[in-house]
Amino acid sequence: MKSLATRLAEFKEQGFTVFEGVFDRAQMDRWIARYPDLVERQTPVGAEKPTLWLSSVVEYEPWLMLPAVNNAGILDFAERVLGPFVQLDNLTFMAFPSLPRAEAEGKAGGWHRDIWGWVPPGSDYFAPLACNAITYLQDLTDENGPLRVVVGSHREPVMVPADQRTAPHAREKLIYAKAGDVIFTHCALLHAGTPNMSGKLRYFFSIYYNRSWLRYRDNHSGPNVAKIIQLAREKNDRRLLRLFGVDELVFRRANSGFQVADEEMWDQWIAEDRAVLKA
Ligand SMILES: O=C(O)CCC(=O)C(=O)O
Repeated sequence: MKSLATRLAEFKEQGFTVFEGVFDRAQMDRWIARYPDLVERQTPVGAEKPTLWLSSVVEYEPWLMLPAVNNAGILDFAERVLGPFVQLDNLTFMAFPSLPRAEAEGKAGGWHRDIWGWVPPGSDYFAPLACNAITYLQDLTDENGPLRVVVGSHREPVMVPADQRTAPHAREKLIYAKAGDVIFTHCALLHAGTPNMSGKLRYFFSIYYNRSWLRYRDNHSGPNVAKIIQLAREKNDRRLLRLFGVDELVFRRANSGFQVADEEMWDQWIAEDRAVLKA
């Protein structure tokens, strides 16, 4: 298993790192089984088309979905990258329908950088404001569509002209993730999916984390997330509280005076958070 330090070096260099086999088949099947019902519940009454891009799914299915956003290994790494400021911005659950081959073949899904990203001004590494834990619930193939990344584009102002956004990129690396792998990306990494032409649905999560002083897109104010927050309060679990937008230390930590290197400071705070956690 790669150490956090090795991963961090890789992430800084490439703009992403792949965690293999984070979620198991039984867990993924439970998520997939719930998808049609979630689509029905999130589609507005009378809408012409079903809502396929599901959001706020932790509020809809708290105990089923919490393990997707609260994986200890992923959060340990997220804290190394974002500092102990990791908040759930949004969990998107999507099943991409299969498109006709003539429409899909030879295309990329749409080159972009993610929300809270930026066009890199130069080659220095800047810690991200947000990260995407991209997860596929089936093995990726040429038929259902690999993930495409431009390695190092979080530190390079590489951009794709509007008329090339769905074309393969000369510098792309294709990632054929296995079911349950998590590709953890920097918000400024240029990437794209690939249209699905497999004849089956292509299930995917974007588990999106941002810094806890930013706004978040999911609904963390509903009664179900409130129960998770209550549980976290009882255990004094600052990390779980932060995940759902409750960070009582944010002003103190975000205004530390900056006299200790960020990552050293973060390590101290992470240790403090662990020390106060009730069993
Ligand atoms: O569909 C995919 O494989 C890529 C998803 C993506 O680009 C994203 O989550 O930002």
